[in-house]
Order: sequence, then structure tokens, then C-alpha cells
Amino acid sequence: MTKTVGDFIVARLYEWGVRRMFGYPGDGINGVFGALQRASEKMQFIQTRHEEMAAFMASAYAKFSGELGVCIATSGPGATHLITGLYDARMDHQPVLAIVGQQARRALGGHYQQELDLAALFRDVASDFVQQASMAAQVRHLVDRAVRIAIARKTVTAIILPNDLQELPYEDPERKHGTVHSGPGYRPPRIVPHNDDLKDAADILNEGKKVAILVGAGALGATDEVIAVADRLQAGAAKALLGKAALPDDLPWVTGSIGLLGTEPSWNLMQDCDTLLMIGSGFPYSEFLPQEGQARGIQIDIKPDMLSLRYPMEINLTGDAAETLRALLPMLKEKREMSWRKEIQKSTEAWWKKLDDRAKVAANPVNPQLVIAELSTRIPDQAIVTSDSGSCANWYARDLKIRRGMMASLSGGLASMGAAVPYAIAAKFAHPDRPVIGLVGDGAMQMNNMAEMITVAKYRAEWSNPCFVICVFNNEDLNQVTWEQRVMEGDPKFDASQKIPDVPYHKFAEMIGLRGIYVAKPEQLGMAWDAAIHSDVPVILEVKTDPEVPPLPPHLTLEQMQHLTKALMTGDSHETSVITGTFRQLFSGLLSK
Ligand SMILES: Cc1ncc(C[n+]2csc(CCOP(=O)(O)OP(=O)(O)O)c2C)c(N)n1
Ligand SMILES: [Mg+2]
Repeated sequence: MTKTVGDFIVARLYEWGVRRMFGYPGDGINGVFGALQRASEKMQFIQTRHEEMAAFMASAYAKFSGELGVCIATSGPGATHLITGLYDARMDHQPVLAIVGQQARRALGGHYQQELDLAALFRDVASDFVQQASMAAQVRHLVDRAVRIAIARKTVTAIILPNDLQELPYEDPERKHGTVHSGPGYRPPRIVPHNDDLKDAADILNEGKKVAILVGAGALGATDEVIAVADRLQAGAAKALLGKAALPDDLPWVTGSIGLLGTEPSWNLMQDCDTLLMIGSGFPYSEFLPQEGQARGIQIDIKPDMLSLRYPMEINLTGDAAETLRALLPMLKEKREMSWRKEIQKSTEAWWKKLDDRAKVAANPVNPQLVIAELSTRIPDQAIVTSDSGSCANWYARDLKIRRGMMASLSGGLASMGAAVPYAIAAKFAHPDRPVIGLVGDGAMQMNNMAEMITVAKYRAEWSNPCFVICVFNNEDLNQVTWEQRVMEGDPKFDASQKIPDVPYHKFAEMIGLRGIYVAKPEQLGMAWDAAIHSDVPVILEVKTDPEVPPLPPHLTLEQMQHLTKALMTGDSHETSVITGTFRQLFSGLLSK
């Protein structure tokens, strides 16, 4: 059979190393799906329930595998559905290629059914490269450029394919004027700053008496190097949300997460340091970093546009985190003074103890922090953890103890709801032999994650390690925002927008052939986690959690406290229970600051 444009595209992606793509069909892209069927021994198509989920999976697949993530959808609504997941990849600097269908070339411009201006639609999210093909001889360089740009710049690219073009015979470009002759292949460069610049950075680090390190996603491949540098400088290290797995939490000088979802020792670390070394992080909230002028700053980032963005740095180094730190290490002097690190270790130890105590506070019915505390002691080696946006992201960031060898991620820059299950599915396709655990709020579960459990049921037999647990925090509330409204705006809980229906998530799991476990008593949690982690069928572990346990920043400002008091005094439906009970106990620590 003659090779079609669709066949060529699939074969060229294979040549680039692509082995699977996530998506959903439709007549705008049937020509490529025909090709996928013909190439099914080489290229796996993974069918999701919704195109947004396919794009989240492509983003997470890139995060967990380090390879290009590819998603595919039809014209019109298929293409528009992709957008949120693509922005997730873009905000978190992941290489993702979107392949989308379009109406036939002869119909374009005719207000035709499902005809949208897709190049305009993708112009922002795929601003590095978006092209609509119009000729068979053009698709070779479109694929080569879209893939090379996505992986080299760690960004999103898009190719738009009119449906009639996909079925035409493929032709290589002729050898004549006005043709493009591209080839596949890319070898990433070694990116290390100049020695003189490293030396300048080393001088500052050597002079510092209280060095604080902040790591982000860019440091995920540099664990050994960060540890070596931190030890030599007697530094403490905080972790931005996407850098959670960059350092294990059992190191006594690792202060945990930073920011609104952060910890007290991370706050103290930044407040008291005289030198800040920031590695591979775009952590957005400058108010959690040292005050301008307080600390001398050095930043390492592979993306120059991320430098000196959150704190005015004295030295801005463009480089790969591991390579740069390796080159820097021999220039650093062993610090003899231990008091700064001892201080950090003391406040970190006290903080873990405080978290332990908070998790044990009685709640109605289950304290959400206890869910994570019980997981932390049981989480299997090599596990991959994903979290949704919502209050569980606080517990994930703050309370979950990550060990060496684990991976963890979530929708960071975009902070979108509806990502934890597609992220977990992508983790399984990237590493079928590893246990995967997702943490999801009930609102996020209802949004899209629930439907994606059907995808789990469809593909679970392919995963060699059966451990796949989605833990749903059922608090019948959009809790993160309820607290934000109370604290940031001073508004009482707005039941119309915040309360959500109670749904038996565990029963849904059973209906679709998975296992459901329901916990409404704190003493059942440990056994429930054990059963879920060791189940040979994917599990929804539904826990009835208390919405009145506040997922609040480590240090409330006076203004925020005033807002909160106002909210509680002006008719919050949970006024009584909030002011008494768990709230008071959990707040006692914060209020006394
Ligand atoms: C797509 C999207 N819509 C809205 C938001 C704003 N938002 C952030 S967290 C949250 C509440 C999440 O509720 P739930 O999933 O039940 O988790 P909870 O906070 O109750 O634990 C909302 C509405 C968002 N981040 N993403
Ligand atoms: Mg909720």
C-alpha cells in the first residue's frame, strides 16, 4: 500500500523515538488514526476519556520519563479540549507535541463544521512552533521542527493537519528551489557556565555564613550534587513544589516545602540566611524568599529567562543543575562553622514533630493530615506520587515524607484541578514497574479524574506492578478555596459555590471493576493504606475528611488573621465548628506567632 501522509508522520515520530501517544479520535484526524492502526506494533495509542486528560498525560509522561510527550486530537472541540493540559506542560517547561486534525483544505475559511482557526488557537500555548500543513511535501520538516523545538526548548509545539491531507500519498520534497530538506535527531548540549563566573559564585558562597538553598524541578536530576554542595557549605535547603523529589525528607537539613504550602523551617531558613543559592526553580512567591538586600543571591537555571526573576541575584548562571554544581564543588571551601546548620536542623526536627502532633488532632471524622502521615510511613520504595490542586496539595507538599528514589509531581505552574489521575496514569506508562499513588480532592475527582479511572480499568493489565492507588479526600467542599476566601478576602463560606455533592467514589471504583476502600474512622486508615498499596487491582481509597482543618500558610499575616476573624464573625455556616474543636487546636500554634 502507498504510504500516506499519516503513515509518514507516525513513522517519522517513531524515528524520533516516540513510542506512544495519548489522545482521542474524531473525523478531523482519522487519516493519522488509520496510520496508527497500521503501525500499532510499533506505536501505542492510549485512549483517554477526554482530550484535556490526554494533554495532561503527555505533560506528565514528559515529566516522569524525560522524553517527549505526544497527544493527539480531532479538529474543533478535540483541539480546544487539549488546551489546559498543554498549558500545564508549557508552564512547567515540559516537551510536548500536540497533533490535531483540521477540516479539509477546500472547506477552510467556509465557516465549516468544526472549523476553528487552530493556528490562532494554539498561537500562545505553542508559541515556539505551531504550523498548519497544506502540502504532503511539507510534513517532513514540520514533524522534525516540532519535535526538535519541543525537546530542545522544553516547550509545547503543535502541528495542525487538514483531514484530506492526511490520506494523500506522502511525497518527499523535490530537489528544487523553495523546498525544505530536514532530518531527525537531536543531541542535547552540555550547558555549564564559564569558569570565571563559577569562581565569582564560589567566592560569594565561601563568604556566606548562613547559606540557604532553594531547589526546584530543575534540580531533580542533581540530588547527589545538591547534597554535596549543601554539606560543604553547611547549608540548609528548602524545596519548591515541583522540586519535592529533588531532596529526600530524611536529611535533617532539608526544611521541606516553601511558600503558601510550605513549612516553618523553610520560612525561617529564608528569613535568616545571608546567602541564597537557587537551583532550577521558578518558585513564584517572592515574599517567602529573603527580603531584597538581606542575602547575596546566586541562581542556576537552564533557562536564562528564569534568572533573577523572583529575587535580584548577584550572579546569574545559565547551566544544567548537576553539571554546574559538579563544576562548582571543587571551588567551594569546607565550612567549619556548624551553628547555622544546627539551628536549621533543630527547627526542622521540631517542625516534623509539630506536624506529627497536628496529624493526631481529633477531627470530624478524619484529619486529612493523618491520611498523609499514615501514607508517609508506608509509602513503597520507588513510588511515584501525584497530587491534584486543592487542600491535598498542602498535605502533599508539607506532610508527605519523600525518600530517595521516589518521584513526585503535580500541575505546578498552572495549578490546575483535574490532573492527579491523568498524571498517575502517565506515570504508569512511563514506569509500569513502579507503585503509583495519586492524591485527589473530591471536587477535582468529580471534575475529570473520576472518568479517567475508566482509563485505569482499561489499561491496568499492561502494568507489571499492580499498585495504583487514588486517595480521594471526601470533604464535600472545594476546601482550598473556602479557606482562601476566608483568609484572603475575609468572606464567610459561600455554600452555593463551595459545597459539593457527596459521591460514593469507592463504589464507583467497584462498579468499573476496580477496588474501593472507604474510611470514615481515623483508626482504620493505616490498615486501609496497607490494603490499598498491596492490592492486585487499582484502588480508590476514599477517606471522609474534615473540611475544618485549615490548609493555611506557615505564617499568617496580621491582615489575613483579621480577614479570617471577620469571615468567622459574619455568618460562616461552619462558624461554630470552626471556632471550636479542631480549628482552635490546629491554630494555637499559628496564633501564638
Ligand atoms: C481548573 C481549575 N478550576 C478551579 C481552580 C481553583 N481551585 C483551586 S483548589 C480548588 C478546590 C479544590 O477542591 P477539592 O478538589 O474538593 O479539594 P479540597 O480543597 O476540598 O481538598 C479550586 C476550585 C483550579 N485550580 N483549577
Ligand atoms: Mg474537597
